[in-house]
Amino acid sequence: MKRGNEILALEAIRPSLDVERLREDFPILRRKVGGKSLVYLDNAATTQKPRAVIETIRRYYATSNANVHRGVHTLSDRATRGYEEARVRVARFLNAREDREIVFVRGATEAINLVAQSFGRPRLRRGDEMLITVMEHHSNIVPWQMVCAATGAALKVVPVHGDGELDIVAYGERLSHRTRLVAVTHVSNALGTVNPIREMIGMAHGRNIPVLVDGAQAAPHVKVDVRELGCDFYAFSGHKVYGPTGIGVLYGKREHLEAMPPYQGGGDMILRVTIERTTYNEIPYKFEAGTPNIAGAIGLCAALGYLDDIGREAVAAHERELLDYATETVGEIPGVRLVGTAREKAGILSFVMEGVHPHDLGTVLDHEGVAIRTGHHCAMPLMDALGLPATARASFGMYNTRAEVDALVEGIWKAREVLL
Ligand code: 7TS
Repeated sequence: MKRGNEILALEAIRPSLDVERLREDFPILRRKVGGKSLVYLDNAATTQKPRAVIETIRRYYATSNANVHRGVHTLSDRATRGYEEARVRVARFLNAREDREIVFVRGATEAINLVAQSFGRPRLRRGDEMLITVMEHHSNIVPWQMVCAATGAALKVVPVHGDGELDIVAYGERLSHRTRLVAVTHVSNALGTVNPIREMIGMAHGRNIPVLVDGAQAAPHVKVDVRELGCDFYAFSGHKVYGPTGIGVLYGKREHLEAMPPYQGGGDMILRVTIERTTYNEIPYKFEAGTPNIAGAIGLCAALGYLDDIGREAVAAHERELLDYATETVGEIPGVRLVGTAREKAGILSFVMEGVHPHDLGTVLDHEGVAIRTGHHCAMPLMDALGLPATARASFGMYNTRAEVDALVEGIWKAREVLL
């Protein structure tokens, strides 16, 4: 009896989504692909946009377009206010202490490059080490390789276990007196593994080593609180959180951002310029050279507002349910092997089918209207570590349904018939 009551109480507090209703907010979900209803399961690559975002961008260009931080005229003031309101919204989304800890960039890639060049490069020397993991997206590998090549520092790598969980013991062992910086993904884009970044940050900070977290795959699925995490930097992309492409966020602790040199030079990042020398603007403007993606920031603000209205906990619970259902139903298909079965996962199901190349599988699924991604997912070192050339990857968003998982499963069965 008591147990029954507990379950009832749990259900009462569990947030739920009206998925059918919210699907109506996404115009693209109504379109057909090759005569079939679109089943969009490539959300880790990019998410679709709700009308709130599309309309906000249209309205901005139709009514308020001007450059920011420069004009005294009405439109410039409106554009500036919209852009800065977006910064406030992002700060709240990440629970940053201050708005000025939010730098607008093109996306996670640019955020990481900024930290690599402005924070990593000046503090790395020959004999120093930079620590990443083998499950990083290329955008959290290549910028560090470039900095290591320029400074003579060594790039060290934390391995993964066969199930896609990070080897946390190896992580502890690789943190050394030589380590100057850790860069780690919050959620793996290829496997969906959620890394224990709080613990990892704590371990690094125990040795005074700063940590950058690549949150590109976490921000859409997991509630992120940078103050609770204590991370030094956090990066994510607007287009993966139902916002536009070409806008992203770098969160950095104020003391770091203030101490860092600018990444690019140009307009807006200066206070005074003479031919001899330039005084830089305060943060975050010091890092936002040139006309920024104003419409993108305003669109991102609408996306984060939309996501928060729906409720991030409710979205996470819904995606968890879809992932569990897909794990069970896809995993049952003969010849299919799931790749990445970590205990903590978010929204991503990677798999391979015996005797079938993932690209062929993806092509058959596309004929059924089912969009998934196949390939190395910009995580070639991880694929090498797992001994795989490629996987098929279904990734879920707030608007996906169990019926769409069924369509994926049917499509895979069809691929078996056609390709085997
Ligand atoms: N970090 C992670 C973990 C990612 O998944 C991606 C993009 C990036 C960084 C780069 O983000 P961008 O917006 O700057 O390009 N990941 C993927 C993917 O999994 N499929 O397409 C893009």
